[in-house]
Amino acid sequence: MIILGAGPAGLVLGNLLRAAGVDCVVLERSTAASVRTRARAGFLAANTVRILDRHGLADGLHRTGRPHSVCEFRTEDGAFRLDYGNLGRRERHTVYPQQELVTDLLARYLDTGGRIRFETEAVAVLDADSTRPSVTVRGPDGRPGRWRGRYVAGCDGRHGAARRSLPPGAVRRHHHDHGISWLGLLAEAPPSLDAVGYAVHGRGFAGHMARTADITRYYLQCPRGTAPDAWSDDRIWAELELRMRGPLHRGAFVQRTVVDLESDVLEPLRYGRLLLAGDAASLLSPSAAKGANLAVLEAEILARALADDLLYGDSEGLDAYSERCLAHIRRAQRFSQWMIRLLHDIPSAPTRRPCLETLRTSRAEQDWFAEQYVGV
Ligand code: RFL
Repeated sequence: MIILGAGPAGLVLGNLLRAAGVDCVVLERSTAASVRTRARAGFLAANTVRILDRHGLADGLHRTGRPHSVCEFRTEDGAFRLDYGNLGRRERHTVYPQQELVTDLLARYLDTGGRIRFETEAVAVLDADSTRPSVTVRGPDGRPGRWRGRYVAGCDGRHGAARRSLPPGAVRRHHHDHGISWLGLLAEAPPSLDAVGYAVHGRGFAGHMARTADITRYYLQCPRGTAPDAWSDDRIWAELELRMRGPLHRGAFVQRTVVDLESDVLEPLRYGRLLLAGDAASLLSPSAAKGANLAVLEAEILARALADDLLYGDSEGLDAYSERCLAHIRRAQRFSQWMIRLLHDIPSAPTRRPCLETLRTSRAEQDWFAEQYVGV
């Protein structure tokens, strides 16, 4: 069994397959150090924590992750807070930086004898429609190589080899570009609010999300095509404070990325013996923080299906894999799109103010929001 990519999807899958007694290898393009330090997601849904708990993979997040359950909206019509941990299903997020989760998953995988090849880039998946697929690779010294297995799991993200290797017409691609871009920032500064902050302003959206006691993620809506380093630190802080309508704890920006808000979902998530999970299967905009959570959920579903097939010859789970995951993906996608309309002025769908007003005043809407916001 060959797994492409050592992100949350690939490493959860690797750990679960090893625990079930399935031999596998993970092929990862980057170095171990870069995999352990890549800061991205931070908000883990209650179901993600349950999955990790179920498989003994949650020790680290229980040690240092922090429960989180309040968000605050700041708008031209005033501010309001939602204690979503006391709404809907009464579930909370756990704030635990993705690179720490990946570090834990990698440590467990290696401790239990898991095989992984770093600096090994998958070039192409071949013969996925046969019973013996293979993966061609470029190793650390640029040397070409080839791995063969009974299945290949494409957990190598949206630009990985798994997607690239799909023959034209093998799967449908549902792509939607919302035409909105965010400057994603990681600041060496303590959080400025005790809540997730969503600021809606005539100049655009701004977001605030705690990561640790000393690190905060910010998002700032910017014109499409803005270069990550186009704005000075001072200009960014001034713009954040203006849109957030209050002073913030300032600090150095240690990461700047521009994220175009898009969704890009494949259907089905399987071509022969190549199965897709995580961002390789479905990329959603970070507006509702679903990506890492879906990656963990899909990896659990896939691990069970592969183990049933490889150990007991039962292919029912693999046959149902795509539809089961797509049901979750579509719900997450619908909520991400709703969040985009809530947080931005979109000339063709000017519903932001009524949506915010309903969320502020309707308990039914708040319960729905809480369920969707923490759920996957
Ligand atoms: P990953 O984490 O991108 O891992 C893929 C791995 O594959 C490797 N790779 C290859 N390896 C071998 N050969 C090749 N040809 C390869 N090509 C790529 C890569 O080096 C990498 O190690 O995918 P995975 O596992 O599917 O996990 C998905 C999540 O990482 C992603 O959905 C989230 O980070 C999205 N996301 C968030 N999700 C949440 O649930 N909550 C959040 O709060 C949240 N915040 C975010 C986010 C994504 C962001 N960015 C950068 C888009 C915040 C940001 C800024």
